[in-house]
Amino acid sequence: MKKQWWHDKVAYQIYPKSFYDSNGDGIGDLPGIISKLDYLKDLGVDILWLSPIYKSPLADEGYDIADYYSIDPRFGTMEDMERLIAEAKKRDMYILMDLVVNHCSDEHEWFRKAVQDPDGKYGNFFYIEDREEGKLPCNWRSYFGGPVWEPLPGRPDKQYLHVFHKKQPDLNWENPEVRREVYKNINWWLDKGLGGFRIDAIINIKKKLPFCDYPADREDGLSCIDNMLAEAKGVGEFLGEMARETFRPHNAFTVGEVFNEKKEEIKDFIGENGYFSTMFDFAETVYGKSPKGWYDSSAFLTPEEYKSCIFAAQEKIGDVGMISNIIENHDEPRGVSHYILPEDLCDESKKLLAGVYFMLRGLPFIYQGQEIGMENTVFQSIEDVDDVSTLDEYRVALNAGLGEEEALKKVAAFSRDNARTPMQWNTGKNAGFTEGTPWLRTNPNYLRINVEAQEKDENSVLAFYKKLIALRKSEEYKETVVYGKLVPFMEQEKNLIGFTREGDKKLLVLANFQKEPRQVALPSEMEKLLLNNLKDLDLKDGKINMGAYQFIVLELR
Ligand code: TEU
Ligand code: CA
Repeated sequence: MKKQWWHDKVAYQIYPKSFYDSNGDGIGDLPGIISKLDYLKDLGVDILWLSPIYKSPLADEGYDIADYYSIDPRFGTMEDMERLIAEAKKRDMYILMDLVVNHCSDEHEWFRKAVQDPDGKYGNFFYIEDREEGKLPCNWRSYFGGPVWEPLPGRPDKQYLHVFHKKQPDLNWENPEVRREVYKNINWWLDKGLGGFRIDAIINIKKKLPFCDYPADREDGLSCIDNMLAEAKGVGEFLGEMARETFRPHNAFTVGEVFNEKKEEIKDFIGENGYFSTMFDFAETVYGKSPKGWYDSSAFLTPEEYKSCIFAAQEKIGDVGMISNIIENHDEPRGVSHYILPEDLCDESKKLLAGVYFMLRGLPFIYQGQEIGMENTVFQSIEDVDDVSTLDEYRVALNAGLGEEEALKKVAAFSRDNARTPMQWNTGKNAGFTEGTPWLRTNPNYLRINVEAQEKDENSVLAFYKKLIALRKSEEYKETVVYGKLVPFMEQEKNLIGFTREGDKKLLVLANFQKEPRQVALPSEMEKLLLNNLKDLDLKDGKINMGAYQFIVLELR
């Protein structure tokens, strides 16, 4: 594989609204991020992905952009953004912004002009169709529930497409003028010194046209949009053009949020001349999700299910490209609350989960708060919930006949709000996130889980992440950790996740993903113990007696 500057780096996702509030209005902001750059540098991360901070009505928390050339005043000013890029550069860090171009906000001037004149230039920036009573152009279901068609404001004879929220009208990528405007904006931002972009929901830009229905999969008579995406052909033309027009000339780093990719497309997406530098592995993220909705989905993955997902993803990618690995992001529950049973949640099991995903082949992304083992929050009632996706899934659960309490409990396990509660800096007011009233309730467990306490504790989850990052960057082992082949080890052993990483060194990763102890016979002699989430290593005659949730990395002779 041709080496790239970002291969040996570590990435960190910031959700600006919840990271650090510098001016007491309860909303995280750019000056707040700048004030925490040294914390992030000390952690050892290099690439910072910021969820959207452009001008937005925040109908979908900023993934509904009203002006691609601006910073929303809630988050700061363009000068703040330029200062962040400069301050990051001083620390050899790179800033990625979120490229959200499948749709814009209904408050964007393009949409405003389309509403005024649906048959004019800007009408063709969107998918606007004539309205016939009782018949929709297609029965696709929005990701946020309900039909993807909404009457055009002031024009009852017209309707527009939105695969997400109705305040997020889809941009018509078949229109070359739309593409030209998007590329112009990308280059404008890259010329400002961005390291690149995380690319939002990009598989949705290519629709199967003409619009048609798919078999209804719920009582609402609608069909999951995945059914259309499975038949949509030609997204590569758009992505290849975008890469040629913008990313490549800037040698920009890009990470695609790609669900539903077809196996044969992977090389095109992240291969040597791929559209993107990398893309996320979502195999574990989507596992166990029911087409009926969150209420019918499994709130936890067993260690065996998790193991099968990560090994399948590694197998699928092979040496085609460099995948990006996560355990959580701003759309998902906290990883430690999704992959570890509540009764087994402890520092050891959190470190084990960290170690397993971090030692996989690929670029590790850490989501804000993951490095201290932040957990899902608690919702007293549905009124506590901000996330439009959770509110929709709650309605779906009620419609399926669940009572209010059970519906809330079911959707709480998946709510995107779990990852959006304020970052927990210390035991001060609102976990040190804001002097004001936080826009979303702080997780009450901040007295137990916070940065300040863990910075003083060499056995903390935070300290363990620093050790993982240091191992990945160490002169002696980085070649193997970054490029080494991944070979599953004792794959059939229940609740054992074992694999070797084979490069100029041979490393063995062993994770006893259960509270029961177990014995593991080493395949060859241990040269050196590199990481251990427990104090001791019980190794005798080539056999290791592993304790509950013990995680180790060792170099083999
Ligand atoms: O998410 C795309 C997406 O399809 C999934 O994340 C999922 O369907 C969604 O989170 C609903 O649960 C991206 C962003 O990450 C997400 O925050 C935005 O809401 C969405 O696109 C629209 O921009
Ligand atoms: Ca603020």
